[in-house]
Amino acid sequence: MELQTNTIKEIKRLKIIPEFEKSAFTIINHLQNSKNLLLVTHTNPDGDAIGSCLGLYHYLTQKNKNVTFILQSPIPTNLQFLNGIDKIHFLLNQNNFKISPDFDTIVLLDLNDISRLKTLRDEIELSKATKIVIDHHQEPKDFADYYLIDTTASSTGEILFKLLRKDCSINWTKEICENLYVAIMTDTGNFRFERTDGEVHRIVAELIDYGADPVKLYNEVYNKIPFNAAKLMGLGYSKLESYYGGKLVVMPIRHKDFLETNTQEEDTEGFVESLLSIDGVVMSILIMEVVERNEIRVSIRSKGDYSARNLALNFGGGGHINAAGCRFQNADFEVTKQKLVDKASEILN
Ligand SMILES: [Mn+2]
Repeated sequence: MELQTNTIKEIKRLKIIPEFEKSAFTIINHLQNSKNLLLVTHTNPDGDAIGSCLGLYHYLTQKNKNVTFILQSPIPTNLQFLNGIDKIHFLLNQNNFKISPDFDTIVLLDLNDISRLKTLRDEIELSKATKIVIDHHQEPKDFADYYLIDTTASSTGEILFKLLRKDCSINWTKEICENLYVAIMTDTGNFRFERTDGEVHRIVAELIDYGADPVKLYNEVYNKIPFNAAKLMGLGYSKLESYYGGKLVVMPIRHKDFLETNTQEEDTEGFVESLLSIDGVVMSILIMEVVERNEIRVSIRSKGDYSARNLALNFGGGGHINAAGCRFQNADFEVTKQKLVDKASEILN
């Protein structure tokens, strides 16, 4: 594939990592030559996961490919407006999904470890399709054929933008641009988190030029908290706990809180991030009881060098330095909470 002169100029404004550029060319060529593609992302998908998959979905259908995008979890309410949601194939509580041998390529986005795919893991390992990972998480696992990884990138959406611009015949449709914009906006906390640099702004500026409406997209994503979710947030805030001189706050959400407000797990979207706006807080933990899976789910956020990821790693979880999570099966809520608070002292003190 040949680059147009103006494309080269544009790329020069962005940071160039030779290895990344090489992988991007290999992968975009491979995508052009694929016919049947399967798109996969992690469970409990966020805006970056869904936006990136849908952005790629629209690009590939523009190239007349057969594309199947599967999700193992429901979509958060505030992301249900995204263009292409109706095309998603949901595998909720389905343990026997078979990956058809017709797929020649599987693209895994915002994910670098197939153990996060639970029941799909074996199917993906067994599949003969070419596997491509597009991601920004640290320590990718060795299972795929091609990797497009930049652990310094704000989001998978940012990486995907840099991949797609390698195709000089791409038509930057509104569907592609809106999805990529939402991917980047959500993973940067609306352009406030650590990795929000000039490059991120240059990329979203282009997406806006191509038709993504920043006001509309902000309103859809951030000004759509369901009333019941707001009540749940209120319950969580009323039980907020503070530790280590206010550096750590913990929001506990119990099963009865979900029942009382008629809400679900997905309704806690944004809660843990919101806690970082409390004065003096450098780490926040949302700990919730999910009785349907006999699980305690933990989300951790942090500022600067305080590592949410290191805390999560202690308990078999993972993530980024400032956004991570872990899960506990068949565990006692209070005991688990105390374990997290105790371990956090090593990071905060
Ligand atoms: Mn991401």
